[in-house]
Amino acid sequence: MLATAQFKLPSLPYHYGALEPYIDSTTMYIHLNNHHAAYVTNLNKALEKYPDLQKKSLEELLTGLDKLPAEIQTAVRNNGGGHYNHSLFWTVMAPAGTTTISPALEKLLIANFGSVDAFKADFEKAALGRFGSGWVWLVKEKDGKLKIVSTANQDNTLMPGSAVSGKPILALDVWEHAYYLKYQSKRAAYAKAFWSVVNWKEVEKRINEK
Ligand code: MN3
Repeated sequence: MLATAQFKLPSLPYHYGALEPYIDSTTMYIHLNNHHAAYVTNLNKALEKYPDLQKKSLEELLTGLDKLPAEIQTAVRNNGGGHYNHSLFWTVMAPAGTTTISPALEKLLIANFGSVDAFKADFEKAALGRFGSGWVWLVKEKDGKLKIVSTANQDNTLMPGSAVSGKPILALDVWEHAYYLKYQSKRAAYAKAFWSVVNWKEVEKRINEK
């Protein structure tokens, strides 16, 4: 039987150079077509022997990670996480200047973090504090509270055992492959530049969806 390909690499909602000069076109191209594509291929490979699991959504696989067959848990964690995280990452960015923080979103950020600046500072701090590879998240907890947390590798806040659990709202990839070509070791500059390309409209939409 042919290998199934349930999960597919998405296309970017903008062109590779659309986030310049904050995120360069070469990084975007390699990030999607080499890194993200490999997660999709390896996720499909991990599920090859499990037709029932192929019918599940990515979110179901990640939230139920601890119930998967032991032999594929690590592969689904790393590659399913990689697929989920990158798919979200592409959609929470947009060309600079195309979206702004609405008054309603500003109110939410103030209520949860004190101010928009404090929110950004906490998020950047989490980006710098992540040793090695990982992600920084804005997460909506079950009770609606917004939290910032970082996770290692391709983990995210849907996975059982996450220090903060909830729906990922905004994601920043802090693996070196996400910024090294342009920023080299300057992760702080990359995290700051990220604010210029956040898709605030999508962030607000994700907060308001159930
Ligand atoms: Mn990445």
